[in-house]
Amino acid sequence: MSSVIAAKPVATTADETPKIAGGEMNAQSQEIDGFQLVIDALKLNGIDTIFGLPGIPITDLTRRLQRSGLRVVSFRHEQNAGYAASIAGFLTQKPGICLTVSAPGFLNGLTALAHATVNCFPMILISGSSEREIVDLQQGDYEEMDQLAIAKPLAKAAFRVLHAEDIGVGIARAIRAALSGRPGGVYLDLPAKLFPQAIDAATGKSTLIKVVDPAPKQIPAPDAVKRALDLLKLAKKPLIILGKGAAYAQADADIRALVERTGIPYLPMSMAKGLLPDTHEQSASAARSYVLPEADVVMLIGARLNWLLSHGKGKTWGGASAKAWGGQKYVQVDISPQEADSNVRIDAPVVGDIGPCVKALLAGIDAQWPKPPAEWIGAITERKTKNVAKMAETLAKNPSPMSFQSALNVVRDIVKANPDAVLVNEGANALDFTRSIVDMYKPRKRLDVGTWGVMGVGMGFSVAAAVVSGEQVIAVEGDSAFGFSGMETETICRYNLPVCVVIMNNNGVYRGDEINPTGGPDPSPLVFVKDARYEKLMEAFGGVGAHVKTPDELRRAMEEAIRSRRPTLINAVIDEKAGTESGRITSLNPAAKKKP
Ligand code: ADP
Ligand code: TPW
Ligand code: MG
Repeated sequence: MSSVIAAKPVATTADETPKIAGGEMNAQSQEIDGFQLVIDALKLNGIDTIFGLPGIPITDLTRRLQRSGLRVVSFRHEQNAGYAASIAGFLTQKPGICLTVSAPGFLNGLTALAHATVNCFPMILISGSSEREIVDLQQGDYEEMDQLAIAKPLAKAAFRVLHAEDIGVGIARAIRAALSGRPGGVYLDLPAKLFPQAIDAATGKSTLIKVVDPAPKQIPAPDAVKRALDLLKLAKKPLIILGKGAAYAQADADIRALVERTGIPYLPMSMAKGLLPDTHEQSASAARSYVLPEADVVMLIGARLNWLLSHGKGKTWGGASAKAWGGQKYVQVDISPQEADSNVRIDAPVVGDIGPCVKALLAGIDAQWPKPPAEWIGAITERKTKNVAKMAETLAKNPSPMSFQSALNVVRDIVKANPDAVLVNEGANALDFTRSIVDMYKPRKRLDVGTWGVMGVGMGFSVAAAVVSGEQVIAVEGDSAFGFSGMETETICRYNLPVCVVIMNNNGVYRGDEINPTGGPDPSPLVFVKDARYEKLMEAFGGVGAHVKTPDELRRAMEEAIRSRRPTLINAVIDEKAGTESGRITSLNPAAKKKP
C-alpha cells in the first residue's frame, strides 16, 4: 500500500507556502499531483472546512489539506463527521464535505449522506476507494467495494474521478449537484491511484473550475405568483407553514415581512423555529391542533407535506377518516417542481427559490391587502392563551426527581438569555418537550433529527455548529440519543469547542422503568445502566462534567458552561418514569396500542 500513497515529487500551487515534508514537493518539478489538485479545486470553490477521519488512501490528503490552510476536523466515527458535514451545508449554503477511507469508512459516512439527501442539505461525501481493476473483477482488494454503485441510490448524484486532469470537473460537478435546485447529498469517489498521479502543473491548474453561480436563484413564473395571491386573498382562515427549506434559503427578512404584511398566522416546523421569534404574536405553535384542521388555505414555504405534517390529510387536518382530505387548499412554495401533489392536491404551486418567490409574493401585497378575519385570529389567540397558561403551570412545578418540563424550563430561560446559541436536539421525549418548551429567537439556531427522526446526529451537529458559527452550542440529548455519538465528546474537547451537552437522563429509551417480563437476569431492551454517570465521559477528555438533580443545579451548571465556553456535559437526572413511548409519535408504533 505504501507505494500507492507515496506521492511523487511535484510542485505545490503558488498560494501554498512551500514546505518540504514527506517529499511531495520539488521546486524544480513542473508537475502537480492528484492530492494537490483536489485541495486546489476545493479551495478555489471556497471550501474552508473538511469533516473526516483519516486512513488509507486519504491520510496524506487530510495532512495536506490542513497544511494548505483548510480547517480539518477529525472525528472518531465517520457517521458523525458526515452528520457534521450535512448540517454545515444547511447552515452555510456551501456543501459540507465529509472525507472518509474506503469500504467501511465510506459505509459509515453513507448514512449521513442519505440523511443529507432526505433533508435537502447540500453535502459531498468524498471517499477514497481501492483499485478499480481489482474491485471490478472482485479479486479481493484491501477494503474492496463498488462504492459508486452503492452510493448512487442514496445520493442526489454520484461521480468517480479516474484521472488527475478530471479532478476539476469532478469537484465542480459535485458542488453544482449538491447546491443547485433542491440541495442534497453527493458522492465523489476518488480511487487511491488518483492521488499520486502527477501531471504537468500548468495543464493541471488549467483544468480546475471555479463554479459560477452554483445555486442559481430560480425565479417563479408571474402567473404562478398571481394564482397563489388570488387564493390567499380569498381565504377566511389562512395559515402559513414555514419549513426548514425556508430556514435554509436565508431569506429571513422577506419571510418575516411576508408574514407580517399579510397578517397570516404561521406555524414553524421544528428547524424553522426562530425564523421569526417563537414569541411572535402571529405564531400559532401553541394552537397547532386547532389551526391545522380549521385552516382553509395553507401556504407551505419550504416544507413538504410528509409524515411530519400527516401528509396533509386525515384527522390532523380535519379529515373525516385517517386518509381523508380535510378540504384545505394549498399554496406550496418550493424549489422542486415535482414536490406539488405528492400527497394532496396543490392548488397553487409556486416553483422557485424561496428568496425570489417570497419577494414576488410581497410585490403583490400592498396596503389594501385584506388582513385575515378577526374571528380567525381571535379564535387562535384564545387557544394560544389557554395553552400557554397551562404550560406555564406545568413549567412552574418543581418535582423531585426532575420532570422533562422542570428541567427544560431552565433550558428555555438560558436560550432566551443567549439567543445566538445554537440548540441541537435529539431523543424522543427529550426532543418533543424541548421543541415545544424552548423558544427560539433567531433563524437556523435549532438543529434536530430532521425528516427521518434519526438518532445520532447530536455530537456531529454540535461540532459543526460550533466550528462554522463560532457560537455557543447547547445540545439537549436523550440519554439513548446521546449514546449514538457520545465518543465525539473527545472531539469536542480536542478542538476545545464551546459545546454544552445536557443529557435528559431518564435511564432509557423513552423511559427507564421497564423490566424484563420473564424475570430473567437481562434488563429490558429499553433501559440502560441506572444512574449512569455520563458526565465523566467529558471529564475523561479534560472537559467539565456536572451531575445535577434540581433545576437550580442545572441552571448554575449551564450558566457556568456558557460563561466559560468550555466543553461541558451536564447529566440531568430525570424521573425514569417520565416519558411516553415514542414521544409524540406513539401512533406510528405498531405495537404500542396492544402491549404484551
Ligand atoms: P420540514 O421538515 O421543515 O417541514 P422539509 O425538509 O420537509 O421541511 O422541506 C424542505 C423543502 O424546502 C423541500 O421540499 C425543498 O425542496 C425545499 N427547499 C430547500 N431549499 C429551498 C430553496 N432555496 N428554495 C425553495 N425551496 C427550497
Ligand atoms: C438511528 C429509534 C427513536 S427515539 C430513540 C430511539 C432509539 C431514543 C429515545 O430515547 P432517549 O429519549 O434518546 O433517551 P427519551 O427522552 O424519550 O428517553 N435508531 C436510529 N434512529 C431512531 N430514530 C431509532 C433508532 C429511536
Ligand atoms: Mg431517555
